[in-house]
Amino acid sequence: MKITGIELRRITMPLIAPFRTSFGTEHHRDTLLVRAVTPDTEGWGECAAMTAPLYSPEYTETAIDVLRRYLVPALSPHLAGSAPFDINAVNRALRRYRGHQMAKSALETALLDAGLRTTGQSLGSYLGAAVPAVPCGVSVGIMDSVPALLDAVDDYVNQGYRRIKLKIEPGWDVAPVRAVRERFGPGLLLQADANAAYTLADAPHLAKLDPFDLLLIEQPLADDDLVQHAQLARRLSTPVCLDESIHSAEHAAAAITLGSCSIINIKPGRVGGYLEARRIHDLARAHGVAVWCGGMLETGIGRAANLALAALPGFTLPGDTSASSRYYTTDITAPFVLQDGYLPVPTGPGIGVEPIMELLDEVTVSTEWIPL
Ligand code: NPQ
Ligand code: MG
Repeated sequence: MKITGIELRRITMPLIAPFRTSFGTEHHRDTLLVRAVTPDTEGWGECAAMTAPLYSPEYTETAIDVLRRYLVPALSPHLAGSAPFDINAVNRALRRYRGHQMAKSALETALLDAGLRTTGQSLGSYLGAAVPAVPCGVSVGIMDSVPALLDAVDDYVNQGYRRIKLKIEPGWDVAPVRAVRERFGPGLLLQADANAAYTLADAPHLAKLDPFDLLLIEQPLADDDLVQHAQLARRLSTPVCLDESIHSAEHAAAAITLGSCSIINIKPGRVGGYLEARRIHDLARAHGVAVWCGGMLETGIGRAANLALAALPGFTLPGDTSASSRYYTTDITAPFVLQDGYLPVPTGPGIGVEPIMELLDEVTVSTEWIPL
């Protein structure tokens, strides 16, 4: 299948409410969509990068630059011919360049979507999805007060979310966790995400979360510190989960061997795509390490693909695969609506959803066409 070209499309979507984490407050989701065009069909991928290097070193402009300058040109031997391309060969060709997992993931996903549409297979079926719908959690930002947080959590629980994740940082940790646990009781699946805001010197303080029976604490320490995460994990009864630290199956293997975590948050963007995400799932499952699917405030494009991944059998904890309405008044695809706390895994070819072009055009800031 010949790919005639790749479109890079920058979009900006207003968030329903500001989202505050330990690295700042976001009012908009500004991101990049990658569109792979063939004579017969097209495929879409969403870049997980933020506009600033806060969550990871990548940001939207580095993704655009590396795609234009290196990643798309590197694939032209694989894509320009008329024979069907091999997505595994695409994956190998992208590995030649270091880093830039989010850019690679967006490009590989657009090609995977286009390829699967040609054969009529869904991404869920391709990856090995085991269930038709997945239980969903929600990530709750840092708030100005505990009462405001309790109201927000109450609303999400009433919407049906199966698990609550509280964003924490120094100064907003034990009190909000205690308040939510006391208000909603021992039955609520509850976890916390620090986005790397602590150091090992905070271990005695983080141990004060132990009585609240959290499912896990996510990424308490720096992204490049597997050794200190292992030391911290030995000092907490709360299981340690890694997010930012895991960039590949090799990192996951190292973290499991060191005892740096007993649970892994898998985000396809962070690890270079859905093929690598599946490798991490397989590795973790073989080691008895639970995984769950993270989120990066995706539009319906990224959300659809994440639901396919979250349906694999090793995803035994609810993910941050929230409904479209968690972040957006108007999504760019048909909205994903929570049904009794679950979202359906798309069954159509490829990622199973398409952007609604009028809505997409409304949020588009710029487009660039890279011919192949
Ligand atoms: C996490 N996400 O698990 C991330 C981090 C995160 C859903 O908690 C704009 C774009 C703002 C992406 C804030 C959730 C963001 C972002 C936080 C990702 O660590
Ligand atoms: Mg996280």
